[in-house]
Amino acid sequence: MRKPADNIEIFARRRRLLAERAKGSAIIIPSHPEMIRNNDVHHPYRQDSNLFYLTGWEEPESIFVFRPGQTPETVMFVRPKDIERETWDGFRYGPEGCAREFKIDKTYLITDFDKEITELLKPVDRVYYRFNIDDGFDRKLMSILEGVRRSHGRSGRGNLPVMDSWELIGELRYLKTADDIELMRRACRVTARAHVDVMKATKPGVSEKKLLGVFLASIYAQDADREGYGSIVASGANACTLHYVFNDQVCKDGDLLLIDAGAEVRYYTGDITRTYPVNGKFTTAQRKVYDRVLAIQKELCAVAKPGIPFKWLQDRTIECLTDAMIELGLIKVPRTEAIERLLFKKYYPHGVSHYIGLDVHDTGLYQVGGEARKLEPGTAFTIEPGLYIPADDKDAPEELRGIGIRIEDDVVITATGCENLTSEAPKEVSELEALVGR
Ligand SMILES: [Mn+2]
Repeated sequence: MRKPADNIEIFARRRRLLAERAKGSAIIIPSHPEMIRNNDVHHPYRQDSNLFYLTGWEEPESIFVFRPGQTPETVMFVRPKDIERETWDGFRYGPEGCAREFKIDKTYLITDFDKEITELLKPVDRVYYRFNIDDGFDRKLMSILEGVRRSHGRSGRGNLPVMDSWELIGELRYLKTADDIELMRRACRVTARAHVDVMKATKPGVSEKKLLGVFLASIYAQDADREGYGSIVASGANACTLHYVFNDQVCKDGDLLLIDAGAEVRYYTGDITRTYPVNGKFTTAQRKVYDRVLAIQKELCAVAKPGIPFKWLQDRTIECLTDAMIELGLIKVPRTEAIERLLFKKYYPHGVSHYIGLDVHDTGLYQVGGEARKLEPGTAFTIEPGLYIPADDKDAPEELRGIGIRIEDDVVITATGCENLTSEAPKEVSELEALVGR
């Protein structure tokens, strides 16, 4: 197993920020459950994003308890050292290793959780936890909280209130610090370079699977941990299936390839989509659609800055794409009517953006106090307009049928505008035509 993160201090800095927002409380974060894939094979393990964010700890069967302002402040319950199990499953830190290497105040065996937790919760005034991830743990926590209530007797304190840990930590994760942005630059750079490698390997006759292999080989060669989400490698009309996961067709001469794939590096993920011709040369019909999507994508990258409501990005995209649909002959009614009747949804059914960070669809509220949230320095999100014309769409001009295009970059808002983290992946027609298949 890998040593803790290159800079263990990052986690302590994040905990200090969280402590300011959660004084007097206890935050309980169990590790992500291990998942069976088939028979006795597990899915590769990935730690819960919040637990990793606050500690850097990656082992399953663990529970982190954070009590801002109390002693001990950080408590972790972990698996024992077990030489026999470690021969099979690999290295474990054990309680001593966890305390020493991850700078946790107090560590216990996971089997001591039930015995220790009540005392740890007695002095706090509220608990942060997210229900409905692990039913077994939910039930355990309910009975623990009942024990805490009883231990206070008839003191007027009643049940400890339980608040949502995901919203609390999610709001912290939403605002990327300098530490976070540096890690995101790394994940996005690795992702962009892998996209360039796929571009070079794309040619008629190559399979989508082979290109997926090129992407994976590239990110692993660059020391990525894994994909940030299931890659989409969709040639031809497969691009019109938004979450196409089969990736099992052969790329044909004259078709476009849409690839939406991201590398995860130290739990941060990149999320890039590029669309380009399999044979390296756009047809006139493909250019017609591509140029419009690219123009909208570039406009949004150019105008994103503090103060703009996040929701405005989607409203603006719908306006521009609807205009494009009318010009392309896909929609035959005026813009206002097309938007009112949601006609654009046939060709553009998704959102133009989502927050990005440790989760590809990252945490953070969309409304604050009932108002649409405004972009602020540290907001990180994708910009990904797309236009998809089903292959069997009788309403569309024949030359456009089966064309699906999406162009996606990742940006982070700065004091005055935004930084494009994925600019190393080309998207201009001339750049793509010079790279694909070369
Ligand atoms: Mn995305």
